[in-house]
Amino acid sequence: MSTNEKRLAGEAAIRYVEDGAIVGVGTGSTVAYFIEALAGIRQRINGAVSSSEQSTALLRKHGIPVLDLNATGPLSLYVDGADECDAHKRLIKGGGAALTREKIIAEASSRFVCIIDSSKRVNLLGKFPLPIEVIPMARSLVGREIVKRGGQPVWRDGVVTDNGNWVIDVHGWQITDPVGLETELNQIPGIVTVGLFARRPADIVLVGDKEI
Ligand code: ABF
Repeated sequence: MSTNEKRLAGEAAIRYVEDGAIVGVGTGSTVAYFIEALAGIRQRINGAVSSSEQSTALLRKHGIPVLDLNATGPLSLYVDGADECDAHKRLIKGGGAALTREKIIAEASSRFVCIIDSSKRVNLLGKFPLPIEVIPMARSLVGREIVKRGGQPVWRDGVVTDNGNWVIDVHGWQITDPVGLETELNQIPGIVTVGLFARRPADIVLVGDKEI
């Protein structure tokens, strides 16, 4: 993990912020650098929509208004980190347990800029255990469905998402068809969000200050 690359990526993402924008803001340590950079231009923006209580607190600490997505309508820009990124800008996200709100804001945004350090780049997604947000009563049902598909489900015990749900991390998958897997898992009752951003990958990926 390169802290310097994370900081450079967070700062470089500022170049995509338009005057007067309401910016979609993700979660994690790389995004924390973006929020700090955003604070430096807060007069130029009209606020932010946040993907987690953690980012909300950071934004408010820097005097940036945090707005409700229902009030803002579609956004022009979403900036967020990732746990893994392949050559097609498809991502594994959810290590920070904010995957549902992250996917909602990504869907509402016309441009998704993903900011990472080089340690997140992979040829094949799945070395990082795939986070899946589940309705608590469905934890065992979803676990059985994962085992049927060759995965090893591990309950992230003690973690409750901002939406009051639980997270299962799936070990052992080499994800050769990320779009197919995301689509298939989305059909399983009890699954709220799959931490694959493949049907809708990032539009731009910054590794440090370089666009890949
Ligand atoms: C978030 O970014 C999560 O989806 C992912 O887990 C995290 C990566 O965190 P970091 O930038 O701290 O490596 O959006």
